Amino acid sequence: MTHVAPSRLPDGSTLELGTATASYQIEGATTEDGRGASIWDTFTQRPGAVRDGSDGAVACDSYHRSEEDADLVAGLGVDWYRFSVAWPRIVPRGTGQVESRGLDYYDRLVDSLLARGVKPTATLYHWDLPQPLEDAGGWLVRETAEAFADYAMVVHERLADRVGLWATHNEPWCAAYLGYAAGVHAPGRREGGLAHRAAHHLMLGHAMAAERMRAASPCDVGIVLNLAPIWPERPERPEVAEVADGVDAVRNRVWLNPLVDGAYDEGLLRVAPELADPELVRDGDLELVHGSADWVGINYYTPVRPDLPGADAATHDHPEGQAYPGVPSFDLVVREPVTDIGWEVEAAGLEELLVETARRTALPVLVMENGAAYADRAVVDGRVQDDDRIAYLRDHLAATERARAAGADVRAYVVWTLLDNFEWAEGYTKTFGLVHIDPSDQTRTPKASYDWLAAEARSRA
Ligand code: PNW
Repeated sequence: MTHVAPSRLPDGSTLELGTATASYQIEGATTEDGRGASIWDTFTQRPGAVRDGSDGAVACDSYHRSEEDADLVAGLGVDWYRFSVAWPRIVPRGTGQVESRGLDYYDRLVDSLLARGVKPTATLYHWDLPQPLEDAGGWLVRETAEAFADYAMVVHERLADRVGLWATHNEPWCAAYLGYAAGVHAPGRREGGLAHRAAHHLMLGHAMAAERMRAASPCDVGIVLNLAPIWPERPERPEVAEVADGVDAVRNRVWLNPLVDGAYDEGLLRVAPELADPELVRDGDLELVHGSADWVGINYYTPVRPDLPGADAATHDHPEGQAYPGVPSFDLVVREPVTDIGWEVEAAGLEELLVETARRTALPVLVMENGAAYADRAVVDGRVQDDDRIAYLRDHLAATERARAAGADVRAYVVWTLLDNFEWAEGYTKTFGLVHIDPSDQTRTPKASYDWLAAEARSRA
């Protein structure tokens, strides 16, 4: 195709719009074209791991439908499509042999997007770790960070002439804490101390990859974090304030401290003493992580309101509100209204988070995910009339604009997600899509929220 300049970080003159997906949630074709197994292929087979017993073997079949998906993104008229690359398609055993057919798929996807005037942004790790690397210790060992940087360079080499905006990790909090402490995500282990170790290796892998990618060609490398506004209930009580500080430590500071300050703070080390282990955190690690992002991505769904463990109003249903050994335990208070996944709807949380993240990092901020799980309630002439999702998105887009007006350097707002897809431990029971998928034949039908976002994009053009 004709040569275009690679898609770089938006300049911030306007708020750019986009939509996002992730490889395991949409692609299917998990054994095709030499793809190796990932920890999610394994974890989904564990009885009880996924609410409806499903997996991503077929998902939205996007591996065979990238043209159709690109048409759907183009129909929205948004600036960006954020996709993720499945590591086991590129390096099936995690290290060593490279599978060119896997690279070809993303190469075609990028060209399809560019041909339609959509800018591509790639995320290198949205949780599908090659199973052989997990068998060798997963994110608990340093070699996984090194393997990640090698894999990142393989993808970069193929796509960097067209893709200039790269994310290393998506939500490393989920990979570390849901994967190794709560055990509700792959690899399904339950020991808080392990999660802190995983957190360090995830950040190290990010930094190793970022350093090499930036050296290889001009590009903008960031990391996408699900930081959260922490709003303690009854903050005047010192015990609550202490619990809230521990929550803030593992949700926010464990990522931001090394990135922004090149250090882990005292309060964090009290909660996560593993991070003071010189065998884990080696000389030079924190210096490498320090300044290793050109931008920071924020995924926001809901605020976190911690209360003392055992407080009345709390719910333990959400993984946030469970007690994990080695991670501060607390009760998560959830106020109405909530979406169908039980997450409180509170747009002011996004505004506060964006202002605070921009101030704390002094980096450009991109909202890389925001969206809502709502079941299809009203269907008219075969189209889902999802007024609830439209209201959620409208209010959060307005909150993003307010953060910009308050001086926060926020440059993009990306909706989660293009398609109803495999929602991890919730299987196919929770739908976030702008486009409905008929599971029997994969027919894609845009919802009213798709038309709403398209109109929003038009009015900004
Ligand atoms: C994020 N939790 O995942 C991911 O980046 C997406 O892949 C996902 O589809 C989206 O948010 C909606 O859930 C999360 O249980 C999954 O706390 C679960 C949790 C948080 C984030």
